[in-house]
This record gives sequence, C-alpha cells and structure tokens, in this order.
Amino acid sequence: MSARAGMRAIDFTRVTLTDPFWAPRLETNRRVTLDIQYKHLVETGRIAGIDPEHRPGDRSAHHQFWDSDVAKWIETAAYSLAVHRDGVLEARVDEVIERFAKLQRPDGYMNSWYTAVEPEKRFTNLRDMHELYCAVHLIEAAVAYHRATGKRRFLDMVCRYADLIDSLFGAEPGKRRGYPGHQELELALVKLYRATGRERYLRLAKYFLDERGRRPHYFDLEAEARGEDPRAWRHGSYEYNQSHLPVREQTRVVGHAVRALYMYSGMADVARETGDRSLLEACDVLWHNLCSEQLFVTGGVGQSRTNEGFTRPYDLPEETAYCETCAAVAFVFWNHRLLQAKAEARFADCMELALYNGAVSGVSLAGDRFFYVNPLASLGDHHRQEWFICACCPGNISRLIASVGQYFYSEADDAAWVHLYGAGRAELRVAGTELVLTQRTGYPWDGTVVLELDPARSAAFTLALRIPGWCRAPRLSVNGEPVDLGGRIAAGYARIHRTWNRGDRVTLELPMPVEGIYADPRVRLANGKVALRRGPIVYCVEEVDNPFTPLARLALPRSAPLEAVYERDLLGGVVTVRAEVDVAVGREGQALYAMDPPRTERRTIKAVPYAVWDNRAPGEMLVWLRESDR
Ligand code: FUB
Ligand code: ZN
Repeated sequence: MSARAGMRAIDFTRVTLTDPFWAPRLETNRRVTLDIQYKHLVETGRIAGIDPEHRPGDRSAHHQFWDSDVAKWIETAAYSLAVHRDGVLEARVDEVIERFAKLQRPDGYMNSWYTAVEPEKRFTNLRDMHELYCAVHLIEAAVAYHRATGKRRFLDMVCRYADLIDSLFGAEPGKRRGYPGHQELELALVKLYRATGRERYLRLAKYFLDERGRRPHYFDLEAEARGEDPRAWRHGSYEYNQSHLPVREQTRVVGHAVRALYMYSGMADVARETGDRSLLEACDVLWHNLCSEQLFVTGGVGQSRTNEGFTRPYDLPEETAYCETCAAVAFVFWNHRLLQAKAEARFADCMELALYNGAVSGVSLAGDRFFYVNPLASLGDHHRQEWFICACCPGNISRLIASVGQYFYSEADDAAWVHLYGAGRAELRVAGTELVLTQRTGYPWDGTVVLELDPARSAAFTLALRIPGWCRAPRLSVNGEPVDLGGRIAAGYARIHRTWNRGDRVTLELPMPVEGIYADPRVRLANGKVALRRGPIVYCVEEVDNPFTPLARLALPRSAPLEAVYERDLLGGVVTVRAEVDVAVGREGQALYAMDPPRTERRTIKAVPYAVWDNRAPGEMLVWLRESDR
C-alpha cells in the first residue's frame, strides 16, 4: 500500500456512534441545542432580520454577520435530519430558507445586512464586513441540506449567489481582484464544487488563495476607494487576516486564529482537488509552526483576546488563554483535511486532542450554554453563556458534533482506515466490497477496542489502525493471534494486510495510564508544572472537588501515584483522576512576606476531564498543576 493510497474522507451518515462520549452529545445536540439555538435566533431578531424590509438603514437592529449564525443552525439541522428524520425541524428549516429566498436579489445577491442596512455599499469593504463570510455559511448550509433532504431549492439559490461572486471577482480582465477579509469561502466553494461538479467554484476557490497577499494590496486599494487611509486600519498589519504575504510564502501562523485555520483548510482542499502540492507544502510548514510553538495542551488555538489569535512562540498563557471554540473547531477541520492528504497519524492525534478537549468544552453537558473563550485556568468567573452578540461559536460546535462521525474513518481502494476509536458501526467500501466495521469499546474511558469486520464478501485489503501518539505500549491481535507490531506501524498506523472474512475480529489494546505532560521549557508559564492526561483526555482540577483555593497552592509530587476512577454518576460518566498533593497552608495573621516557607498539608485531589469543567458549582479551575520533587 502506498503512503497515502488515495485515502478518502467519508460521510458522517455512514457512521453510527453508540459510545459513552459522543452518542449522548449527539442526542443532546439534536434534542436540546438545535432547539435553543433556534429560539435565540428568533429572540435576537436574526430570523426576522433576513427579511429585506427589516428596518432598512437601522444599524442597531442588525449585525453584519447574522446570516452566518442562521446558516450554521441550518447546517447543524441538516446533519441531524440526515440521520434522524424530523418533519417539524425540516419544516422550520424550509421556512427559514424561504426567508432567504425572499432576501435574494434578482442578480443572485443574498446578504441581509447589505440589503436592509447599506444597500449602496455591497462589496465595498471585503476586509472588514464579512459579506463573503456570510456567503460561506449559506453555501455550507445549502450543501448540507441538499445532501440531507435531496431538496435543491437552497442549493440552487446559493449557486446563483456564488455565480454572482464569481462574475465579480477573479484575475480575468474586468473583474475585481478581491478576496475574503474573513476566510472560509475557499473551503465552502470546494464543497459547492463537490456537490455540483461545477468547476467554476473550484477555480474561484483557487483564485482567492492565489490572489491573497499580492501587491498592490487589494485591501489598500479598497480602503482608498472608500476614502479611507489604509494605514489607519484598527488591526494594523495584514497579518491579522493572513493577507500579509501570498499564502504559499507564509511560514508562521499569525493573526486571527479562526481566519487562519479556515484558510489553511481551504488550502488543503484546493490542493486535494487540483493536485497543487505547493499549497500542501505550505500547510505542512504552518502546521509544524503551530504545533511546535503555539498549540495549547488542550488542543485550543489562539492565545490573545486582542486579535482573537496568535501571538509569539511559546506564549501559552493559562487564565488569559483565548482559545476560541471556533478556532478549535477549525483546527479539527484542518487536521482532518491534512490527514486525508498525507495519511499521517500526527494529524489524527491533533484532531482527537481538539475534539475531546478544547473544542467540545465549548458546549455544556446539557447542550444549552456555550464557551466562546476556553481558558486553561479560571478564578471562578468564567462561565458558559446562553448566547452571544457575536454568536459564531454555538453554531460551530453544534455543526461539528452533529457530523463528528466523519472523523473516525476513511476509506481507500485497498484500505480501511480507523482514525478514532469509539463504540459504533461504520459502513465502508473497500477492495470493491461493502465492509461493516463494528467497534466494541468503552473508549475514551477504556483503551481496549475490539473491531469486528463484516465484508460482504471475503476481500484482501489493509486495515490501518491509528496508534495514538499518546500510547506507549499498544498490543494487537487478529482472531486471538497476537500480532507483532514491530515493523507494521508506518506514519502512526498499524497496517494489517490480509484477506478479511466475515466475523474476523481484531483486538487493539491501548493502555491509558494517567500521565504527566510537560511543556517545552520555553513555555514560560508552564515551567515547573505538569498537566494530567489519560488517553485522549486532558484533565483539570475544579474547586467544587478540591475546596482549597487558590488552587495554585497545590503541588503534585512527581512520584505521586495517579489513580483513575470511573464515576458513572458524575458529569455524564467520566474517568476522574485522584492523587495526593501538597497544599501550602495560609498563615493567617502573619505578614504577607516571611523568611520561612509556608507549611504544607497532604490532601487528595480529584481531576475531571477539561471538556466538562464548569458544569457544576462555579469555582476555580486549573489545568497546569505545580509539580514538586517529592
Ligand atoms: O468574525 C466572525 C467570527 O466572529 C470569527 O470567526 C470569530 O473569531 C469572531 O470574531
Ligand atoms: Zn467563534
């Protein structure tokens, strides 16, 4: 089998999850989140705001990217409808689509802000105004809805809009050489191309990437045409939206994290469709730069609130970590795409890290509250909220959860790839036959995975099983016969090539002791500290379990045994970690500073998965624990 062997992503509808982690979240997403998101869209005026007559000219009653919030809800609804028919939900979506149909102008244009509020200013400020970003989400929603229901109406509407955009922007004479100020249209156009087969959408996606960062700079010209001084832009450098350089020359991750990661995802998509290796090579350099210098231990991305994005190498703060939910979601998107392109488990490792930690922390267990910002420490004042004025994150985490099955497997002509583990069933097509792959496992709480293969007919192919980067001592057996993994693992996947028959059974054991994780010493704030991880799950301590604040008082001895305990009734059923720690004791009545160190007392701490923090009594939270030498 070749290194990549034509790995193809699969549709999430071919995967049914019955695991203890995602299955309940899928259910909650469908039953609760979709409904309450719709309620917020209605109550905040976002649905009414689609109406072209909606308070024309009244800025205060509208927001420039409301359309995207509504569209992400449609996309989530579509994913849900694809696997769970629901006439009420479908009728609700159809009604919203009809509102967009009424909004759409005869030339195809479809944007509520510029129709109701600033009709004379269409496409005059791509840099700031999210006009093309709103188009993205309409396209993604329409593609998903068409796929789920077979209905063409919305898809045809967005095609007309994309055709208009294509007629206006491009390198051809007479077109404007603009590109999105908030990237993502690149990846949406590839989706539209795949859904329709129309090459013009792929060409346009490629154009947007090729054009970005060229001189003269489009955003300068556009600002001057508006009578503005481009140098007065509040974000200063074009690093903010990654248009400071042509995309193939970018080697460092800079600027707004969500913009960057959507753009890198689009680069991977266009590379895949066009065979343009230079885009993939640029992605590789950027990925390495991000993962070796600026990735949080939770899979969160983007350190700073100021630019909602990247700062400096090894600047990975705790309390002030921004880690927008959307950025973790986009990081999953990007890794998934690079994984298909390169078939290397490092991308699946990152995908898993973000999925189980820094992305899914974005929604409460009840499915009704959301984090925009996902810090690694809290003094007790950071909580999920019902909704936001800038509500990009709720719809992003819900669309990710609703389609999470796609991240588990890929297929190729001669191989079935398993990237993630979790109880459930997948329908794949390999070596010319249908293959039902069933996983029996308690993952992520237990590392034993039994895979049953049911090919429609016996067939020779490779079963490629990811050996997670966190696992030190994997073991494998086929039909009870131990398999020596030495020499079988390539790029992080154990590859078993044989003729597979109905009922064949592979057992993969991924021992998951609780481990201490240490940061590169250049990460200033993590020096002398340790984070706890078990399998794919990163832990934190919360005040509600450990009532000795400030939690910074505790120190985990390096030699302390770390005990994992499954608690069925806690936080939906999780493995917690217990350890004995030293807690510095306050010296009431004494001076602020003294010549003697404080006394310490031994206490037992309990750590819970980071993803589920802030689901109980509010209080302090900490990921990085001080470590002592004892
Ligand atoms: O600007 C649109 C979205 O809102 C971005 O992706 C998020 O970072 C937030 O700024
Ligand atoms: Zn967001």
